[in-house]
Amino acid sequence: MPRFRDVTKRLRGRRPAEPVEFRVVDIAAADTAQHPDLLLRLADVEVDAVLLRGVLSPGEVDRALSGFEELHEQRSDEFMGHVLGMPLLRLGQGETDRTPYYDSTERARELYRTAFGFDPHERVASVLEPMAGGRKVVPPTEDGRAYNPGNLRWYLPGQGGLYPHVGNEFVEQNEAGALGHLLGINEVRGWTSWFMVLQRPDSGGTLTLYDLTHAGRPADFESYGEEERAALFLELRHATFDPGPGDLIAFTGGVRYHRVEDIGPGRPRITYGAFLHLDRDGARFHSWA
Ligand SMILES: O=C(O)CCC(=O)C(=O)O
Repeated sequence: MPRFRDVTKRLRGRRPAEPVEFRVVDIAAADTAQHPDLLLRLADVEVDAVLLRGVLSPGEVDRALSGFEELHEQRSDEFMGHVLGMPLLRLGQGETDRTPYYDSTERARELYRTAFGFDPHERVASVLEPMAGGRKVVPPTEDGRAYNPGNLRWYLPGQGGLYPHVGNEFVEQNEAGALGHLLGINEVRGWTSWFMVLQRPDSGGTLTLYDLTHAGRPADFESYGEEERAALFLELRHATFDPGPGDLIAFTGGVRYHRVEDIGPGRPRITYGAFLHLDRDGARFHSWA
């Protein structure tokens, strides 16, 4: 507690944090071939975010949203709402048997195909690969079983969205378990986060990127309590992103702290997303959720 009181004292009387200009590339999904190395530049944190407009047409978004209504029973609960397709890290720290994850992936990918009317991974790969320096974007595989290259997420009103976090902080926690196989073929640290919006909520649900990287966090950050963290993030410079239905955002979520703002009353926020990183051979990009 003393440390939190120190932080709030420091905050008192401060002006709200100034917005920060991140390096953002905002282009039509049809134009990705004009940026053949952009995924590599994201991985190198030379660019902070890439916005791809119109990965899905309005008609494709409408069709998918009505398809999702049939899927409600198949979803599982998460702290922010629901997912369809078990997140890899949900296996639990220390869990080395990934069978439940692969089983869930197979079931979920079949359901996505039915709801969208096509494989959403193929669509996402078709817009990302022209920016991948001639490489494919594929799910990693283990003994012939594929990781899920993207999963569906429902963020419900009032559940807090997604608290400030960074991908790299999850790696150590999960290296002996869920990530045990993936770390052998992919560095994982420094991944690119991406998601495609299917439905914006009526309010809230924007993505905030903070002017703070995992490497640049305060030395004693791990010992901060919830309130102390909240005070730190309040004070940080940041930028807000609000992609529309059918748009995709890819950003440096492995290294840069970010959050999803809480969802206001009304419709849930629905996204399809995953993580992306060059494999250890540098031969392909892996996408996994
Ligand atoms: O699901 C989302 O929209 C946010 C994803 C996110 O925070 C991440 O990929 O790290």
